[in-house]
Amino acid sequence: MTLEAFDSLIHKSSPERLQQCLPTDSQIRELYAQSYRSRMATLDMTYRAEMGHIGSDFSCLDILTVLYFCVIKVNPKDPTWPERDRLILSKGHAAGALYVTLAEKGFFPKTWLNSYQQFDSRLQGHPDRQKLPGVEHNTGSLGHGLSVAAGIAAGLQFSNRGRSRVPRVFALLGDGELQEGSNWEAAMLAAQLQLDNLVAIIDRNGLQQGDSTENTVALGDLSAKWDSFGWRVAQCDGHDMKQLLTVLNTESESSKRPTVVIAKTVKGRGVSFMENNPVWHHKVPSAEEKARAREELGTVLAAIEGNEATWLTFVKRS
Ligand SMILES: Cc1ncc(C[n+]2csc(CCOP(=O)(O)OP(=O)(O)O)c2C)c(N)n1
Repeated sequence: MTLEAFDSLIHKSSPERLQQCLPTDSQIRELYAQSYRSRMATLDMTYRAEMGHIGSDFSCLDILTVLYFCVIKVNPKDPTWPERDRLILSKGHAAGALYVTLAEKGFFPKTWLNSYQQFDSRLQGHPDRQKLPGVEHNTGSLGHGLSVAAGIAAGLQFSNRGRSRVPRVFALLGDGELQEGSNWEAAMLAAQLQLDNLVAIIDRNGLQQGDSTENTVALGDLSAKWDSFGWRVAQCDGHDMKQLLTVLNTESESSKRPTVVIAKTVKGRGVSFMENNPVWHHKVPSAEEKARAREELGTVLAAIEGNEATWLTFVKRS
């Protein structure tokens, strides 16, 4: 489904939903500011830990920011609230991006970020639900998140039958991760079970570890593939907050189909020398690279938080 088609769906939606889907310009601006602040924090954490997957983190930070600050219903003070929406970071190696977002949302103190990847830390290289509030499932071994998300979505449909709202379940996947066959088993089952509370988001940056997805095991026309599996397909720019909000806030009303959002992204987004370079899958920046990256991110953040003219420069460039 195109963005236009999603737009028209939104306009048929209820007033509450409509209001939720149309944020003000200043809210959009705050989302961008938040995502660049999160990039800064991720950079510092990765540098300090001398470990991480910074290119993967930067690829999905805009998506996570929109999800946690505008889409999913969660309560950081009550992380296991039964009616919450769930997010499973299937591409668990992007844990740094998730940790920063959860800390910013208030699930745990930001000081905990200082222990990223240290021995016995709550913030391991891959998320651990028993160690960190807000983490829904342990991930890291690629290819499992969607199956788990489908199971949770089915369980929530069952336990919430007859209620006005069934919690939604989001699974954020890498595109290289789709080479794992288990994803396609989950895709078939989710369509069969009519899991319209399930949303898969594909971080479609075209790269995986060491090379492009198309040079490794080509994914081809992902939209056609998901459509043929019986899913509602939406595509968007994964760094455009308005587009992300439009596709992610549109609940699948009575379509009886799960939704997949194919978000076109850039690995390493936000730092020129990291963008689209497979080396930055898990390279750690040197002191000099960290300083350059900080300067670039700082310049963008200043433009977003500056006056109308600097904001418009950012909008035009991105
Ligand atoms: C089952 C499994 N095989 C291999 C790996 C090693 N690995 C970690 S990240 C990665 C590449 C993932 O690429 P993609 O899903 O496209 O994620 P992104 O490019 O967004 O980082 C691989 C192969 C793993 N974590 N799990």
